Amino acid sequence: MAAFPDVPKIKFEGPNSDNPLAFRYYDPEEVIEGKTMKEHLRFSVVYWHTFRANGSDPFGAPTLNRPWEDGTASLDNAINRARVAFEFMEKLGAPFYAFHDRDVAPEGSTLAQTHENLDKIADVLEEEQQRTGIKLLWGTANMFSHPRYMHGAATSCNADVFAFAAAQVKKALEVTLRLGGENYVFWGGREGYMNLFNTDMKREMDHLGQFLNMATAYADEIGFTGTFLIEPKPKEPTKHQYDSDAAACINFLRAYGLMDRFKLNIETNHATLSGHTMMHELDYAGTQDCLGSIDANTGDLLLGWDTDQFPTDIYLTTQCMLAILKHGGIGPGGVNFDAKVRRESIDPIDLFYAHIGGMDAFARGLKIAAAIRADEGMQKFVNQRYSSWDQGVGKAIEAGKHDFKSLSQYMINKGEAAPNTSGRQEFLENYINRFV
Ligand code: XLS
Ligand code: NI
Ligand code: NI
Repeated sequence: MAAFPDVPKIKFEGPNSDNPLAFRYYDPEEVIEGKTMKEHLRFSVVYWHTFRANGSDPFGAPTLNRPWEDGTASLDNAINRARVAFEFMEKLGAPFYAFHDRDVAPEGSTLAQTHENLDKIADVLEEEQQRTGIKLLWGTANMFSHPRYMHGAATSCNADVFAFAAAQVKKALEVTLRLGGENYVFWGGREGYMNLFNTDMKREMDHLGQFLNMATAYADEIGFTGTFLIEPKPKEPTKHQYDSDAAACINFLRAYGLMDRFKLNIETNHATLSGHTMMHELDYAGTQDCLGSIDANTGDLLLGWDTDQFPTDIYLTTQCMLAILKHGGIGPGGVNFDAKVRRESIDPIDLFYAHIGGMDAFARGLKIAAAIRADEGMQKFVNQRYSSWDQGVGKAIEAGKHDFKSLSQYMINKGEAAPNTSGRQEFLENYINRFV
């Protein structure tokens, strides 16, 4: 039985449509900068929020109506849920999805049984992927919910927990490979600390480095060639997570010899939790050739935690797409909606409104960013702003032809630096608003 019998396949109807179940900007086949929107955006639906969230929060019980759930942790319920998920994604027209091992399949009473459950669900996922053509953007392992991970997974003080995590990631990698996953994500939810008095930080980070090297070694062994992604987040659930932001992650990857296999999965709400803008995190990752994928959502600055809301702010999506286009695109990553409907949005149909809105917001951001780039006004301004580096002393410094002694001589002869020019921030903000 269909879970969304009244919802047709969502179609592009253009900006004048008032149909809430249609795209107004996301036209998968429209070509922008030489690629279709579908290729640029590579939208992905997350299993955990969209099919496992029930509306509970630290203060209250579940609220969401999900008529297909039978309330048990049985395999049958998990299989039925997988069918519902694919019905949803097919109607939405999302080309990708992403999951944690524990979102899709229930844990058994032993690790072997848990693996068996996961295999049974993977059969269903594989069948549904073949039926619909929907692909797996990334797989990951949930190493933060179970009480065994209270002190961390790869960074646990308990060596057995490290071993359990290794077994779990080994299996998750095998399933990701089997389902043709294009990436594999590590989000270190509990890889950090609550208090430094009880923490050997050096040892924990060394263990994490070792763990990730074991993962790439095993990937090589089984022939998984997808990109590994680390997802930065500064805090929540721990006070401090080692993967706190893009720069910290990249430093970690360099220190532990992981730069050739890893990129980053940047999430908007995590960027702002770390005191940065999403555009900053994307641009920083891009400058280090580490921009792998994005978890598209948004936070609420007044609430201040990881609220994982759907992105609807066109200014934000424009900034994201400016950074993504600047660094050559997002594939083999994607725009993954790590976002959940609000606890008060209780109907299944709200899942459609949420995703359609997010997809349209990103499509609009893409179109606006492409128009800004085509106009070249901003790029010309930036080029002009740095033009002192294209000639004379600037050019010679960049070419490595100067040192402190020669620069001191240059400035003593000249007497004073050339005058500065205006940064024109307000002019540029107004300029960008012409396109939004
Ligand atoms: C939590 C993270 C998580 C990762 C996957 O804040 O965003 O959902 O994306 O483990
Ligand atoms: Ni995420
Ligand atoms: Ni998050």
